[in-house]
Amino acid sequence: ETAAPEDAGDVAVAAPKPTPRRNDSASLAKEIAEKLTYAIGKDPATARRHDWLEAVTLAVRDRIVDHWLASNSRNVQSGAKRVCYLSMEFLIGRLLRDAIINLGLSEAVRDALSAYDVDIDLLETLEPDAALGNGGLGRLAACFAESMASVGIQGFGYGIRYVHGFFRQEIVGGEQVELPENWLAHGNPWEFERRERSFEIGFGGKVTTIEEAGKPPRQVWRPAERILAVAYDTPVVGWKGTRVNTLRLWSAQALDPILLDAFNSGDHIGALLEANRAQSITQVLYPADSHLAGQELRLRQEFFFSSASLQDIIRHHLKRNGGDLSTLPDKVSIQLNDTHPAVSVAEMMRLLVDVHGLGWDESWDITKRVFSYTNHTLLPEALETWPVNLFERLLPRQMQIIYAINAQIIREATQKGLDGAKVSAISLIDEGSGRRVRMGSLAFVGSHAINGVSALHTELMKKTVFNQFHELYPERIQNKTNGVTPRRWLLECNPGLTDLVTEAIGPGFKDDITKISGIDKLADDAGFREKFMAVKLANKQRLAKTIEERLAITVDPTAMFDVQVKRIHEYKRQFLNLVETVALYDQIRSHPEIAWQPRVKIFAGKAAPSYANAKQIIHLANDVARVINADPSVQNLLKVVFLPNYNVSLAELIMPAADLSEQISTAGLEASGTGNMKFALNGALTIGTLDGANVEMLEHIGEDNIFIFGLTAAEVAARRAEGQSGREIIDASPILKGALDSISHGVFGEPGRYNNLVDNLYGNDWWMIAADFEAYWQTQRRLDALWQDSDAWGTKAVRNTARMAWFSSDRSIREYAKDIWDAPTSV
Ligand code: T68
Repeated sequence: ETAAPEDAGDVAVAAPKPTPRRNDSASLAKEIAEKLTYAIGKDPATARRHDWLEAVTLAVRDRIVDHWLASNSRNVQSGAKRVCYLSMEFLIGRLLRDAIINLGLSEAVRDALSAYDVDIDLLETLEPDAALGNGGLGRLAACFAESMASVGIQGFGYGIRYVHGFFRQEIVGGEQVELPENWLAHGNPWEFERRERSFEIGFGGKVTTIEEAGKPPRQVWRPAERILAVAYDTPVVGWKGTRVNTLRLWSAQALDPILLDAFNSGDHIGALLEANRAQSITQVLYPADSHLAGQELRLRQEFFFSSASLQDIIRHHLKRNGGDLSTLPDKVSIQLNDTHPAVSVAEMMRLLVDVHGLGWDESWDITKRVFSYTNHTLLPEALETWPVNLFERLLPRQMQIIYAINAQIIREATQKGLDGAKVSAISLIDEGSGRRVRMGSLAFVGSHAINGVSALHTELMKKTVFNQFHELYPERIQNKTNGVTPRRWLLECNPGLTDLVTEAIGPGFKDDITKISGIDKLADDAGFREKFMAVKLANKQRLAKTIEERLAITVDPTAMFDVQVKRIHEYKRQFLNLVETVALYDQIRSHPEIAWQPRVKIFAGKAAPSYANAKQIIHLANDVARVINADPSVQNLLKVVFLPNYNVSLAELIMPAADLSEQISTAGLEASGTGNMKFALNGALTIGTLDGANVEMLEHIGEDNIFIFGLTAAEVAARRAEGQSGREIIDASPILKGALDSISHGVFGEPGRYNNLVDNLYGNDWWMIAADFEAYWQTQRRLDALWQDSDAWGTKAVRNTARMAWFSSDRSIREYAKDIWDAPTSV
């Protein structure tokens, strides 16, 4: 093991240490040429752009490895608490620019490559995105990993090395088509395979009770199927390279790659079946966000990476702490990113009790002190539950343990005086619709801290999903509002703004983002404002160019760029935005006398392949775009763009180019949102509901600088309870009715195509589209008025950037470290 020296090597050699790499451009230029020649086997004269990319990546990687080895030896020496972040998803994106900026190598790399007439900006765009996640939850894990390295926490990310990440989206005939994604096709220079770091993972089989004289009976699980989890390590570079942490992703492999008996007897296919079955576990990411996939393979994935991670954590602890597991909670914190790794609670108990021979009570105490759990949604359709019979078949011993935990929890509750209905609310088994294991409840009872991801979401957790648990354990639920890393979401994606802020207040904000508040006073300085808006315009020109290249749509960069990019979901209400777009289209044509402001409505996002309504919304966006963009009577005032294949890289292009950020979810349903933070940090104004982190953004940015509209979470809940239909509201609003009629009567495609979306509003306005339309429409018109006053707009834009520092993931991570993990920073 070279880069993660957790153990002594096999051979004790007193080898001389290699000299760390130098960061001047001449050394870099020389090494890049050497990588091209000796690692890739190409002559600079014949090298292709991808070869140059690989050569640069390898040269930069050498520098990362220097820091990585140093961090790892510091870890061993300090013995500080390790934080293990277990997440089914890490939506990382590209890594080269991130590494170059965090290591302070931008200029050196640029200079080094100019000697060969190679452009680093172009090379960077050739790197495939690591899209090992669906959306907010996976991207949060990636921001947190980077922040842990940046604030100096001994952090370990644990996840799955999917061969195929999130699908590639194409739009064909206006509709989403899903294509497989193949990010590993040309190899992955960022990962280090650690074959020696592998663990056996079992499935199925039987549990037997072993009775020995004078000893309590022991349970032994004999799995029917055994699979190997092999580690792949990726370095996570923190700001200035001061600390480089490890992201360890598990890949599934068969214990026997080929069954020799079968092969030799002529069954060549059958000989490979077992290997294929094993490998299938880590082949593909489930593309459903905020929705339960509910398939056996998904549960296998969850257990696979949970068990491998826990075995790794325990192995490491035993090695470093004289074989004593009682000190595990002093040395390790394990954060469960949603319920996807919640089976870890049962698996930890199995490992402690069955494998390492600890008593049940001590094991339970250790488990609770080690684990903590982050909840990301209250949507009932997203809460994970697994059928008891599936669980029992796949994980028989873990199921027994869950029953035992359940009995204990119910005993505790009854002792505290809870009665029938309340007891069944806290049971780990849902007896309602077939017997199912409630993973949220398992994660809750096995953790000492449970957190929501915004203040509002946390309060709603206490009142709804975890109401009974909160009554029973009132000290457990806490809030940790999300954040985003200012390195990727400002310094890397918006170099123009970064340079402007540096010029105005110096570079200190790069080390400590709170210092960016220094530009607040410049919001009233006309000179600064002009420069700020000039950067915005340049970013918009960059995006306009991409829109032209990809879609052959010409947009005016001086028009307001009004952007909604995120997963497509009914609760996020892209449909509300589209209805407003259609209404605006109608009004522009019927009222040419009004001073409409030129707008470009920009949409992007993927729908889960099985989510019919979300796919309809994408179809509608493309239909609306096609019709409006072709209509000469509105041309300069309204354009609509649906950018295909939204991913991290596209987000990095879009966020800095937005004037207006759409954060318009039905109140109470967006747990936090993190795109909202990226936009505002880059100087977009927000139009949004009082939902998720928007509520706290309002507090920080100030009500003059954010545009809030619509029903509150409490009002939504009340209306839903009444079963409010949209009919009365629609009938009373000619603008809304007109827009809905054009949508259903075939102005944007065959008549009837969108009946389902529209009829829903008349019946039960579940997502409050009709209910919120008028407030949304009026707020948009206020924004039109503001757009005409470019000084006033510019002032608010500057204030947004100046006041968003609190939404840095460095702040979030420091709060987790202090309140949940009790882990030191700056190690
Ligand atoms: C998001 N959740 C929240 N889930 O919707 C968002 N779900 O408000 C929040 O800001 C973000 O988490 C970070 O806290 C998700 O992204 C998923 O992607 C998901 C994936 C699989 C299963 C369920």
